[in-house]
Amino acid sequence: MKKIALITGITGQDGAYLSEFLLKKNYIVHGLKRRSSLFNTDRIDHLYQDPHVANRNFILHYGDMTDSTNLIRLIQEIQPDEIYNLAAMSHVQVSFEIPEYTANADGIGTLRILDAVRLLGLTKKTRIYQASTSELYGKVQEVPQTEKTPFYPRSPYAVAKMYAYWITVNYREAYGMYACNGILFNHESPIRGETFVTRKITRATARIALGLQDKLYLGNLDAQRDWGHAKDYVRMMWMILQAGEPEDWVIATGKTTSVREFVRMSFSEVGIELEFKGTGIDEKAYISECNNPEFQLKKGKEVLAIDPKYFRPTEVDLLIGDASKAKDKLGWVPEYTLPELVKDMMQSDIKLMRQDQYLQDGGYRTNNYFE
Ligand code: NDP
Ligand code: GDR
Repeated sequence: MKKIALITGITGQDGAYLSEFLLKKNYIVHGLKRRSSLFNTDRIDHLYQDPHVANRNFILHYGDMTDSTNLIRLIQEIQPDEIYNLAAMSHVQVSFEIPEYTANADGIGTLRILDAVRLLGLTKKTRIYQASTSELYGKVQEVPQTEKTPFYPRSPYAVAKMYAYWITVNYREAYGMYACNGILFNHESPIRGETFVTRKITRATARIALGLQDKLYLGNLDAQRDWGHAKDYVRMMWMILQAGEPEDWVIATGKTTSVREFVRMSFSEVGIELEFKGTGIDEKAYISECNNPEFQLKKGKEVLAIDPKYFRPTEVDLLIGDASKAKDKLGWVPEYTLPELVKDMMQSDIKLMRQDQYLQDGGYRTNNYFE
């Protein structure tokens, strides 16, 4: 019998990689997607199967984390062995603008999934993975952060995820459910959302190199993050649900890097060296060398400036995780290093931006929207 998984957030970065991973493991994968006025399935279109074909193993359903009856009906129909609850309004800065919606989708949404499983009498059958986050640690209490480090959330997103974390623990303890938190540190990839800082940087680097964009505007360059590759992290989500006991797990690389250093690495990856000058909101970066004959960039060109609109009302300064438990007990070993992640993202964005350049040159596209 094939195992059946339900992934909420299947159209997101992790949903797409997890779908590929589970299909390779011979699962039947069901996914929750939101109705949208435009197609929103770019990341999973390569997995799409015509609904008129029999015996599909990749099936999408309309739904929303704010709609309990929809979630209950779908879980009843699908009878999943495993639920991966990845759906969330996942942007920390945006959560300051839409805090109530974030609490509803990210916090109460998690309760809706857990309670649907309980109400439907599936507590012994269905295992649940909850996408928890290093943002729970927020204001630095301890370095590195482990499963035992106290939480101090610093955004409406993190506070909502804190509710989701504890309601998952509570349902596990109260009803004996196999429900686990993966406390994942930042993980990125070529299909990372365009407004998260790594992807914003790799896209802008490619666009600047190709002459499609003048400058990159960022906020806090001093923030430090523990960045891994999403492909390594979705593997761990699955491992968490195969473990003997339901537990909570930190997943991280154990190394931390500043936003400034990520900018330097991205430009350097395509042969452009930068010099940073100034401090605070007056900091800027200039091209000090361009060793790539493909790009027509002048030494001294200003390519980065600070825009205070990207500063957050409360910031998380430093994240660095200790994934010893996952490594020792589950044998998880990440395959990608940070330089390999940067390379993967830069190669992909250079290719994508060359396509954009072609479309623009041909007059087929004029939209240069980036945030
Ligand atoms: P993305 O933002 O790429 O994807 C989020 C997914 O959730 C999308 O499919 C989105 O749909 C869906 N979604 C958002 N709101 C709703 C809603 N109300 N109802 C149904 N679906 C909704 O996030 P990631 O893939 O990067 O992250 C996956 C999960 O892991 C998230 O919960 C995130 O908070 C968490 N996380 C992520 C980390 C990271 O570094 N990537 C680290 C730690 C935790 P649509 O495509 O329509 O917008
Ligand atoms: P984060 O990711 O908040 O850690 O949440 P993000 O990439 O948005 O920010 C990382 C750090 O970079 C700083 N920064 C900027 N960030 C953005 N987005 N845009 C900018 O212009 C910019 N300039 C500087 C930020 O201030 C921050 O310190 C991600 C999400 O995937 C969450 O869903 C997840 O839970 C956590 O990672 C772990």
